[in-house]
Amino acid sequence: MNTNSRVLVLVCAVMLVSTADLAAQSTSRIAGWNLLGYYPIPESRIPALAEGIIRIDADLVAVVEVNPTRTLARLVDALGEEGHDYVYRIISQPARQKIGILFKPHVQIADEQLIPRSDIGDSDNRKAFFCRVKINEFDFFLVAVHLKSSRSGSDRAIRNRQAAAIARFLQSQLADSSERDVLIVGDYNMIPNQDQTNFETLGMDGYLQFISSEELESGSHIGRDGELGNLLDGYAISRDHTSEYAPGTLEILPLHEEMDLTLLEFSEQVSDHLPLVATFNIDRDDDQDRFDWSPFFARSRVSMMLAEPSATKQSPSQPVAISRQDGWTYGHRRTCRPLRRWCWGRRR
Ligand SMILES: [Ca+2]
Ligand SMILES: [Ca+2]
Repeated sequence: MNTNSRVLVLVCAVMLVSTADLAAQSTSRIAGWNLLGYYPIPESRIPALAEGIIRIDADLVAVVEVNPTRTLARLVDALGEEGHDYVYRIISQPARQKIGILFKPHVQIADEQLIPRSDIGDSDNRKAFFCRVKINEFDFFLVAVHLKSSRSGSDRAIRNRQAAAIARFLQSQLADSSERDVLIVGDYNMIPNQDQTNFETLGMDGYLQFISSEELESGSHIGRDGELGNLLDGYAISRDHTSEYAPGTLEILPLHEEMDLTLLEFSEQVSDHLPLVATFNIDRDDDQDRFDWSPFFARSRVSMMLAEPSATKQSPSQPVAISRQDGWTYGHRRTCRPLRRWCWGRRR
């Protein structure tokens, strides 16, 4: 057996093991977490963030305030050293605080992109991250958001234009697909009962159900005084289609308690946001999407930093990356494990 054949056998074996693991899994946790990256996240905070990810124990975590971009590669390395295998995707964008996803290798990911005009043309605003996700039988459109902060009328107007751009994009995706499940997670910077116009615009005329507004009673953001403040983080599902959501499971995870920290200590040492986590049944899906996942299965297991297709320059803060003719950028060799190296080699 030559080397290529041996590698192929190894890849197939790993896929079979992962598929068998997944078949035994009937529910899945999907989370959103703001990593506190207004200023660059120092190396010293990586172990605490990795411990947080381990304790969240979600199949997928949408992460915002990723600054610098290589934070996710460092997190995946730190998680790997603790025996937890995660993969990441992040797309470069001019805004300082990027948006990406961390997920376990059995999660399938496709069509990653930043939502056009969701920064309303101002590169200080963060564009929302979109991708298709499939976990066992449950597939959905995922949008990870970090909308404009603050409470003035002009801030709300900016958020509304961002929400409108996201809603337009999603409506076009829904029109072109049989997929009906949409999850919007992340830092909405929208407060229930204060930013109703923002919620109505993002919610696509009631298509979405904001389970965070309906089910959560406390805040998710920790103020400078070490007290829980507003519920800035949000969680939406498709009202009539995401019956896969296990009702009542959405929670603000008290990570500070699990890490034996006060809220103030947690906000200083880990993040000023607590994560939101919800559970879904993944052994069925009530909307029969016909998307062909087969080309994406192996690629899902490769950590990638992607360039925006329109981006012509790479930020100096990006790790080593190679732009390919197909519009993808593959980066951070250090995180390539054996299977990933094979994928890397194939792609080159
Ligand atoms: Ca679906
Ligand atoms: Ca569904």
